[in-house]
Amino acid sequence: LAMLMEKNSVTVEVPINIALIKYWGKRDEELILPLNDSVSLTVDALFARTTVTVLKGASEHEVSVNGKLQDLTKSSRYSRLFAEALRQRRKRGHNESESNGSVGVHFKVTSETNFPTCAGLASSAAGFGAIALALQELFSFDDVEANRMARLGSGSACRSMLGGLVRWHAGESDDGLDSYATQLFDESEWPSLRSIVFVFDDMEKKVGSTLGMRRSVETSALLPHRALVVVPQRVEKLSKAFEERDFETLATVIMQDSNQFHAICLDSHPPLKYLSESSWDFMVMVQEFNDSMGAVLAAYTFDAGPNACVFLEKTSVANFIKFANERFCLPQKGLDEVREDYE
Ligand code: 2P0
Repeated sequence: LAMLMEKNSVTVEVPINIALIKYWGKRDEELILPLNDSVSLTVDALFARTTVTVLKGASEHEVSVNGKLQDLTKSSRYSRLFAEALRQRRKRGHNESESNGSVGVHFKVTSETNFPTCAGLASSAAGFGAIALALQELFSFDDVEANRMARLGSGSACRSMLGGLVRWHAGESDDGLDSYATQLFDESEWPSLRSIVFVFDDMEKKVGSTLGMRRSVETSALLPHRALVVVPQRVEKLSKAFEERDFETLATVIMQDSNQFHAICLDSHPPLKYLSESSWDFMVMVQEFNDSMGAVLAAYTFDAGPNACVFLEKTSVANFIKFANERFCLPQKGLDEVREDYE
């Protein structure tokens, strides 16, 4: 009966997330197991809307992102995720060889993001998170099972499957069963928190995250110290600051962790340079803003690219944009959109 009731097609929306404590470095590349825990905020305004359809009798999977068909021979990420979903489904008693001969089940995925994927935002986190969520709805996987599937597509995707403040537990086991994300606080815990993304450069990065992480793991002498000593302390400090709504401590940890992630990049050999001159100007500007306000009211963070994300309270948004605009001459169109959304 369960098999007869399985749905054939599901559409879901899953947002991006931005790491406050960064994931950088894998202990297992196949299973995408990280060296350290990471913590993120899910940014609900930017999401991937994804439809997954079960194709019975087809000979291959088909994935299109923003209308562009993906070459699945170039990346094993989709096939790993699909294979795991079908393996878990079989474990529940679905035997494809009985019902479909040797052809088996394949998936058709159509994904659209409501933001440009070139902006350096974690579009893969939203995309793979959405595929995992759709597969969960199709096949009734439990939350942890589905979360591990998202991780097989892209590490940071497991964090996108939950709202609010989310912690991806690195885990210790070789099979990755203990590596999944949990929610620390839901989105209603701190409803006045806002994020603004500033795009300086929409070029594709020279060294992608996967290669960059590998290089850091192989060559950075600082990375073990970060993973073993610094991150565990920071996760505790950040969680406590969030619980107490202590923005100043939260902001300081966010900026320090962004700085340390980029220090690890520079400590890799050959060095990884993701920040641009504009990124540095931006960091100085945030510092000057905080100094001018006499309090830490804004926090920057940068991922594996030059674009900035700023976290701040809703009450600081107007002041911050005014200050940033005086230094950076932001495009008016973007500013109006921000005002509409956040004021
Ligand atoms: C993060 N980043 O925590 C860090 C900060 C980039 C800098 O997660 O290889 O696309 O798919 O596990 O998740 C980007 O890496 O890498 C990332 P894979 P992913 O958000």
